[in-house]
Amino acid sequence: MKTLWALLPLLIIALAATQLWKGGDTPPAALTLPCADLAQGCAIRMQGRLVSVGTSGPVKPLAPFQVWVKAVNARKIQASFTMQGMDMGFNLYTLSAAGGDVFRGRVTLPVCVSGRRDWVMALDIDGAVLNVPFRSDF
Ligand SMILES: [Cu+2]
Repeated sequence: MKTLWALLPLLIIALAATQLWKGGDTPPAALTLPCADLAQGCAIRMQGRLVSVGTSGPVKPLAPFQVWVKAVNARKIQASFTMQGMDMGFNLYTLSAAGGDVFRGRVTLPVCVSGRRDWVMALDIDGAVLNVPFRSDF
């Protein structure tokens, strides 16, 4: 038993070192694609593949609109809406494969109590994050 207690600090250090080592293995930092007009769509090269994103319909809170993402050979795409420095609540949409590397989803923006219109659409494309800052119409 005594030996175990003596070994405990070493064990903790070993665990911490493992965590640090793992830290170097995390996926690359999220990319940002500012999009002035989501209705027109925007595109970026991400880990060697072209990713395009856009919306159809008016982009305003509480009224559903469509998000589409085209990413070659993507398997799973999820979208959520956040604001810089403001918790906008949990919202997460899994887009459905619509054929031709296109994924679509019907989404709804949360209401911003501050009336801000500067949103960030966080796209998770097979585990790689693409942040798309945009302004809502209202
Ligand atoms: Cu807000």
